[in-house]
Amino acid sequence: QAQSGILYPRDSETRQVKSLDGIWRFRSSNDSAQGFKETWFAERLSKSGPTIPMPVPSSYNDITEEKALREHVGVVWYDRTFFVPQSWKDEHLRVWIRFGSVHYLAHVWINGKPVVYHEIGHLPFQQDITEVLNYGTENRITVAVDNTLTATTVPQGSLDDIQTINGAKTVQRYTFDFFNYAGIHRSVHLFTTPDLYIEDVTVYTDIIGSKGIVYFNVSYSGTKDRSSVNCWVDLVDADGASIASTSKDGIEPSGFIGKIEIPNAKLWWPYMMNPQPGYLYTLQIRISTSTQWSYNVEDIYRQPIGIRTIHWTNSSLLINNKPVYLRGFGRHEDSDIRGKGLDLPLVAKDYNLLKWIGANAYRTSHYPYAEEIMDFADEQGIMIIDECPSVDTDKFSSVLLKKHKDSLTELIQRDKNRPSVIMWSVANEPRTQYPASSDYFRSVVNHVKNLDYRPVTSAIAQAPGYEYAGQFMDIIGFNRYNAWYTEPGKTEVIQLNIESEAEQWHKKHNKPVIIMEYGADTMPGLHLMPEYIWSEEYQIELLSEHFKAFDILRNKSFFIGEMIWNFADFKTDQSTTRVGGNKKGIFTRNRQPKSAARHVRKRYMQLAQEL
Ligand code: GCB
Repeated sequence: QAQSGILYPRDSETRQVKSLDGIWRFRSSNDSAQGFKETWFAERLSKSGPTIPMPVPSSYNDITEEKALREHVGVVWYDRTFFVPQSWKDEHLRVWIRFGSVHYLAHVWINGKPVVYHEIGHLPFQQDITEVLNYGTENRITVAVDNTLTATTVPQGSLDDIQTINGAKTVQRYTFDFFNYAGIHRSVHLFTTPDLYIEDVTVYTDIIGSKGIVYFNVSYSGTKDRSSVNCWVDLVDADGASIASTSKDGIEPSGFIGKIEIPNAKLWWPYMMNPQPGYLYTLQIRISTSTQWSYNVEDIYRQPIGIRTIHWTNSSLLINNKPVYLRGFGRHEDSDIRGKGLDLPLVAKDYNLLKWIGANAYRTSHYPYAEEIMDFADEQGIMIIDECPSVDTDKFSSVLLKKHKDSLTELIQRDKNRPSVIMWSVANEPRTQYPASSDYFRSVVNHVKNLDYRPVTSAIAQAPGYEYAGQFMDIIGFNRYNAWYTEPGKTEVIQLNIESEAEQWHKKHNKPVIIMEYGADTMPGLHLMPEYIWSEEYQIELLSEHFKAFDILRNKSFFIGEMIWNFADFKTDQSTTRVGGNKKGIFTRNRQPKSAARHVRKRYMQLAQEL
């Protein structure tokens, strides 16, 4: 399973990064055991049978014209060769492999030797592979990817046999609607670190008056027969100037805990709350070894950081001591052809659209998004509700609980230093009408509290009266589809229902409340007047009725945000309620605006001015 430190692979004076993205060889098999039995990892896949070219990163489902591959359940195999330079064979160097994410489960072999196994998609994992590489010559990597979801995976699913004319066929069932895309979804990197390397850094920032304080903990790993390991930490501003530093000699591997103070610090502000939102400094970390006679820089790593605080009360959420109101969306990593594969043009486009529409926040519904996506949020001041992959959590077993916690451990480990992350969401629509969910979520939330300082939330679908998880949350998030799943077409019910439900949540828990999802499926180009469900007019009408309720609620102060479901249309599993996928987007899947986009923009821009 994952290492404790999972720093993003960045090159530096002491580190090299090599990408393994590109076309891999790919093969699926109807028998998940076949490749293991026939040891496809022990020889080149291309020699063990026919393969097809498969791009990495990408989901594999929509790349071919095969229905069977789109709906494949079980294991698929990826394989490629790569070279490692002779210069990397050095007793002072380690070579690592790192996957940004593989969904759902991955077994990795290099040169026929198993090197790493990782379960839970959407999260990175890495492994020191120094010992298994061939230097100065060719290597091969094989990855077996299993997309099967069960009662104890995160998220959960179940397997079912359906009868066909050709016999029984196993199908994957799941209760959430987004398509269970699978494959090597994010970049694959080889990178080097020195033998003695910076293993992790954790940052916490505070503000006193105009002074910013950066507390940090740097840990290192690796042995070195030197008398002393030293650490030097510089804070570098956005113009590249080193403005403060601190150092310590003779540090232990477990860490150098220190702080840097900056008079007149430039704070990290959300988008449109400051002329320079998303201001980032860089924490430049160097570790060195020294003897009586010499001093050697061993490793250098640069960690972007933002200086900001997060506080919350029973009625508000404060960034840098100013209350914030979140205006944004639930989203998905989803696009045509690539599915959930990382696609940088799409990432850049999405942020341009978010800014165009005046959003200042979104939730990474319903799983952690790519690190490259999170970087944009840090840099542009978009506030993130960072969600773990638990969706529709049900059948609360101890095995599930452990994995659910693991997913949060790995998520927090990955994103703990990101200024954009302002809340952890521990679940989407868990089945918290059951009393058994109470102990389960107490335990999940305690786990998060032991790891990090940020507020905890979840997107709750149950009604306030019969709900067992809200009590453990710092901020109450609810999903509600008035005039869509309930009373479709009856937009008259919206204002009353939303106002009274938000009030009930606040009354029950005395905590800030945010609506995490509301919306209507809208077929682009369908125009029906007077407003009729599925039309562009209806989406506008439904949103407008919600806006009325939100404006009343905002004045009551405990209501801290509105998130439309969804930013863009996305692919779903096949269902009679979905026409070519979920169409609740304000943008189409191709990121073109529906009529509602300008309507939302008007509101979000206005809110930005008012608040
Ligand atoms: C929800 C889910 C979300 C769905 C949405 C819908 O409550 O949280 O994943 O996509 O409803 O459109 O049905």
